Amino acid sequence: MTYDTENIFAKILRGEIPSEKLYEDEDTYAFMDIMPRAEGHCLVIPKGPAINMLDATPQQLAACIKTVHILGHAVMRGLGAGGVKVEQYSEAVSGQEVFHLHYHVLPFYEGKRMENPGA
Ligand code: IU
Repeated sequence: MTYDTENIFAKILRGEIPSEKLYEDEDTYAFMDIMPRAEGHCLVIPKGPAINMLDATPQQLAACIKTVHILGHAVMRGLGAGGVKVEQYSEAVSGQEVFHLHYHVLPFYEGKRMENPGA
């Protein structure tokens, strides 16, 4: 598979589709998931092309994890989450639906079940 520059996250990066931006640096962009599975469910993507984790460069992976770390602390501090789960799906068979590398940052709250665990 080759990287499709018309995928939805590439369009978000180009500003062709709106997104709820949370954070941005030279190499990464973070925004709210449009169908959140928990309060504060957000996504971290590299600005450069990468289909998924298996396709990405070590530099892209490092940049994304740095931003995941920032967002993880933000949901703990800002939303009062008690913990965070990070998910990354590589290839359709694993559940990947959008073919631009993304990390899910999923906040968990004490005493509260995930709203949409199966999504
Ligand atoms: P995936 O299964 O890891 O590929 O999940 C894609 C995610 O992207 C999923 O959680 C969607 O709700 C999310 N998403 C989005 O935030 N904005 C969009 O326009 C689309 C999908 I399409």
